[in-house]
Amino acid sequence: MVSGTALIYDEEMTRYRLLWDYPVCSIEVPERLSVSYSELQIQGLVERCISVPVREATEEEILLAHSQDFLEAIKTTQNMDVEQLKAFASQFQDVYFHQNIYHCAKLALGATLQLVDAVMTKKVRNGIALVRPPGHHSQHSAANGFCIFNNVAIAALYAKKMFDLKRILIVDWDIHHGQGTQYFFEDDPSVLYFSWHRYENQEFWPNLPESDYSTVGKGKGAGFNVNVPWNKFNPELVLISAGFDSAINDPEGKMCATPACFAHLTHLLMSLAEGKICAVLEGGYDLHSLSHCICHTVKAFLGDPVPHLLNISSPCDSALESIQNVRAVHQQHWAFLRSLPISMKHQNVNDDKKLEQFCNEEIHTSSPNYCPLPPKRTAVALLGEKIELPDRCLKINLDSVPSDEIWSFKDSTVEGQKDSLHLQKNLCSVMMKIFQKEVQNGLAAVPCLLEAIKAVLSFCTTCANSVSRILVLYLGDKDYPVSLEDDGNLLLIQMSTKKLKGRESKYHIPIFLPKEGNNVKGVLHALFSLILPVAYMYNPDLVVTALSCQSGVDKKILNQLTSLLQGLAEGQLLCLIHDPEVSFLEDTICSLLGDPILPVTDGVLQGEAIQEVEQQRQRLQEQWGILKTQVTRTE
Ligand code: X5A
Ligand code: ZN
Repeated sequence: MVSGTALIYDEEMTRYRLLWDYPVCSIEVPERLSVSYSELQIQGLVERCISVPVREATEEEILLAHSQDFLEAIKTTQNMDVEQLKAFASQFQDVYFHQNIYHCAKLALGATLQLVDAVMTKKVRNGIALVRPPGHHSQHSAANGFCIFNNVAIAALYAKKMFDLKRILIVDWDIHHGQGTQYFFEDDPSVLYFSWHRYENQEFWPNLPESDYSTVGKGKGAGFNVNVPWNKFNPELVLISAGFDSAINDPEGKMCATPACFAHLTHLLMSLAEGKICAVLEGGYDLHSLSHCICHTVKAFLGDPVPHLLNISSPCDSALESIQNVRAVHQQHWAFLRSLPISMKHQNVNDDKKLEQFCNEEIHTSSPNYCPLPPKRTAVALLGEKIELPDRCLKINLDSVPSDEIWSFKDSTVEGQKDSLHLQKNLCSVMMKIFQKEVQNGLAAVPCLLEAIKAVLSFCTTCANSVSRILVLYLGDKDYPVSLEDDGNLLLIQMSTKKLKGRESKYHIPIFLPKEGNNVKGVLHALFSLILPVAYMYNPDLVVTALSCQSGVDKKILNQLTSLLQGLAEGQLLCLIHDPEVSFLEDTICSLLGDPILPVTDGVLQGEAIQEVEQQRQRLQEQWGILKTQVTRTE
């Protein structure tokens, strides 16, 4: 199993700076790197990462993307005086030069390629390259927007060439559109370029019409220039153009993402490409915010629990409108997007007031998260026998209950007192370990899922008063026995292969997923379009999954579920498993331990499951505003 997070940094890249008065470039300073690196040191993260040395990129590597003429021109800046540098810069937009910038640009690219090499040869699982100059605005024959060579674009071309990759995903979460990267891959279906960026109807730099949602790629690459994640592209490598200029207090982006947001973005992407992710620094100009964002990203890479995201509200009309438009133009290319009713929306809604309010709230609620000690990742297993647990697990002593007794009533529906007692005792010991933070998550093999869920709930009400919101995800066909109180303490999402009669409400969400052949499709679909959004908005303190190996759901899908749900409740997840198969237990435990998971390669889903999920989404969108997909018409 591949482990370890690479950190690539060299002080040399702080040795160039703006030498004349040029306000649009004044925010791109050497301290962006040095302050970020110090913060990583302060938080004890440098020593938890694997340091990989930088190198200079070769000319051949630069020429993978850029013209010889451009390279030669850049070289000449090494011997220029300030007046010449200034004149040279004036042929490009928003970029400055320095005698040492060519050297640093070669190191920035070399650092990026070192990271790709380390990840692809499995020396590390993932990693981040802290580099200057950034790259995503740079084009075939043009420097642009502080960027000289396009580090991430060249990394993709390099990975295709050296490792024969057929599918690479570039996620560009910088606040600016990486038009440079877009241009390189517009007709290339092997590189999916995803960018979100501030646009403001072309008022925001780089002010280009082609930064709009309507640019979807061309020729064979049509559909591969997108703004919507989570379709079934199944990449072999993920490159992040990691700009942090959308973060709170950034003087350039003027947005208000908290540093914790970046932990979640990172965590969500980590379930792709078997965990092979390279983050490469782009923008980010508020030194405090930048350095904390980088720490959050690195911590997520290391597998630390991701922090709660507080007060997620419904998307504002203007955001909804953008997403709606993106879906509309991409649904012909991506079947996943076809499940939602879609219409274009052109009206421009001004939500400045709301945004301002939100920014202020965030400033007051976001506290720096110093966490020098690695939290224990150990999963707790409560098992019959016959399974080798990795050392990283804490095995719960079955507390004098002979294992065959536990197993003996797995087929019975008896609520015998003795059995219930054993069940409760064992579950309690797992939960105690979780709540006392001795472990982060746990797994328990149980004879009856509903009994176990009840036991967990009663434990939480009586013994864990810090737990006020529990999310239970139950895969099974039995009706939940008691009707739920709608007080919000419990959110029960049930996926079943039978239609259930049970009362549905805001906090009880039944999803009927018909069996197709011997497999239950639609679980992944339900996860992305319903479960994760609602779960994020609910913000639980504990997540419980209850599933049976007999459910017929693809095991890889269940592992995705286990992995993605760890973005909630600071990773406090309890898996209850009925009828366990050893191989499934092993996979689930690996997923709980934060090991890379296998991608889901299943085909496209159609039909009934989509309708069922969509029906629930429509029912719930008023109560769970995050499920809205369209601007509500006010006229
Ligand atoms: C890498 C990056 C921004 C350039 C802004 C120029 N560039 N106005 O964030
Ligand atoms: Zn930027």
